[in-house]
Amino acid sequence: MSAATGRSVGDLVGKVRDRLRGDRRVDPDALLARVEAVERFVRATTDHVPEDRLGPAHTLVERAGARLALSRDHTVVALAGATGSGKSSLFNALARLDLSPVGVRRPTTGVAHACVWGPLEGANRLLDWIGVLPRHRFVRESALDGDDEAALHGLVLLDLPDFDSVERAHRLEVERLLGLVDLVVWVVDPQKYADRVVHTGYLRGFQQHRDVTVVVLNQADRLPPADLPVVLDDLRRLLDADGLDGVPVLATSAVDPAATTDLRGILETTVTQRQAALRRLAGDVDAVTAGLADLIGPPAAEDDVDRNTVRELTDALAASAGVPAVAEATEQAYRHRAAASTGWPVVRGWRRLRPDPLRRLHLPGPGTPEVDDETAPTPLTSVPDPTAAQRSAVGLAVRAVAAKSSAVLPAPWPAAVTTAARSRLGDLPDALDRAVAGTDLGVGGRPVWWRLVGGLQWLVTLAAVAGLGWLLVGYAVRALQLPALEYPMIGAVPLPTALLLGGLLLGLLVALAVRPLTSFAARRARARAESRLRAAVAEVGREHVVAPVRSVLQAYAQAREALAAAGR
Ligand SMILES: Nc1nc2c(ncn2[C@@H]2O[C@H](COP(=O)(O)OP(=O)(O)O)[C@@H](O)[C@H]2O)c(=O)[nH]1
Ligand SMILES: [Mg+2]
Repeated sequence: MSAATGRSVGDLVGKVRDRLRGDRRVDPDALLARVEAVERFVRATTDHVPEDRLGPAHTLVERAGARLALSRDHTVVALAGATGSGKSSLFNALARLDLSPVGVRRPTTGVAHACVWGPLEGANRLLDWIGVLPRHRFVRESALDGDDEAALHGLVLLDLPDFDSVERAHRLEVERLLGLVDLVVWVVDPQKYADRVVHTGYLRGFQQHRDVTVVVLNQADRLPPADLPVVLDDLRRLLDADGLDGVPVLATSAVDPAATTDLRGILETTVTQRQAALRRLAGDVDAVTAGLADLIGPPAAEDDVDRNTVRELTDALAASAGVPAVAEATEQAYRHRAAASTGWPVVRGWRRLRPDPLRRLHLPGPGTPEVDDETAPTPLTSVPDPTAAQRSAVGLAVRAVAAKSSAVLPAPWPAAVTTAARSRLGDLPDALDRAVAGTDLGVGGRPVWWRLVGGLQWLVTLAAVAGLGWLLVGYAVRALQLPALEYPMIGAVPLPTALLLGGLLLGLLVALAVRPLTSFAARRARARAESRLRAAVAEVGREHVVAPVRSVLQAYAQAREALAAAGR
């Protein structure tokens, strides 16, 4: 039976050969590289993309890895179809097992049978992996076979359970096996070739494997010869509608050895090319990468999360960490400490009684506290808690970091980036508190000029005290009517008076003169503290917000590269 939609067998076999040849040839190494790229994609996206989207990729990596690791010398061809279409009969006819007592007979048991052309040993691992039981394995090649079987050396032919089996377990088994084989021969018969279930349930889903699918109209001997071309044309039309245009269609009959020659020819070509396995997997990779394409869009700038956005984040974090309050306290503390060192000695003690503005916030002067200490109180400082507005500003800034850095990305990446940005939000208050507590505000020491001025103040005060004492002694001497003291004179002013008044006046003048200097230095101390605090806060933002975002963007970049590599 050599009718094939109006073409000769030579045409058909030639066409199959064309499809298996030349630029369509799959290089095993290139295929392996593509599969590895899919694996990289899965690894990069697994935490960020919904699991069900990665299912097919997972399956592919598992299956392709295993298939490529197993014998590449074997080509697995499956006979699939509905009950009674003649799969088992064809299996027997192709394997020439008809007369053999081990021939596969009806009714089928719902398990696959296999026939191996060539030594079984090499194929056993493959069959183990496919899941064909040892007692269902047959060997075709024996010393008795002539050269006509040599062309099929390496073929592993499977007789699949009926795919329309009422038993769910059988159906699942068929679907599993269809996912594993290298070439599928769909067997239909003249009665049921137009069955909708066959077309919508199976053939349509097999589009991406068009290159490794052959459709066979079996039991052609049952049709009047004149009807055969009509039925074949009709079948062709239905297959075209299934998206399987170009898939070879041919007629066979299991009861007539001559009528299996076409199919045999196709099998020989397939085996010879040994490409079926690779092309099947290449088709899988195509399908999987096409299914993942919508997860990847334009490149993301993972390395520079927009500077402005980071500055806004730092602003919000700084406000919520109380940086302005601490900076203000630093300025006041500077004035306070400067006054205590350079003020008029008579009132210095009184100043010391007033609390230091920084100590009030439990902020230390010099050095960093032991922030890693487990026993450290939480919070470390008593900087006022952030207001609700400040907290929500932090939330907004964090969202803005996520939104801006993922604006160009397709779903689900923006959501993944947002989740990452917010992932450590709960740790922020403590981290900010520690950062503030750990920042050296730069007001711990006593500048030299404080000491000089302080010394000067002591000097003039001592002068005033000495003058006062001298004058008091003079009064006492006069009161006791002793010989009066002669004060040395400076111009018209007695020296003790000059010392007393001059000392007081100089003290006052020094205090006044130092004031603008203190103000200036206090403002500078504030600015310095503020910039150090901002740097510490920015670091917290980098670690808790930007770094998680970056890691998602990096995963995206890796996934993007992997998908591009998998698509090649
Ligand atoms: N006339 C004819 N009968 C066939 C042909 N193929 C199978 N049959 C018969 O169709 C019935 C079902 O065949 P079988 O191989 O068990 O189909 P399966 O269920 O697909 O495995 C059996 O009675 C076979 O003898 C064929 O090409 N021509
Ligand atoms: Mg059967």
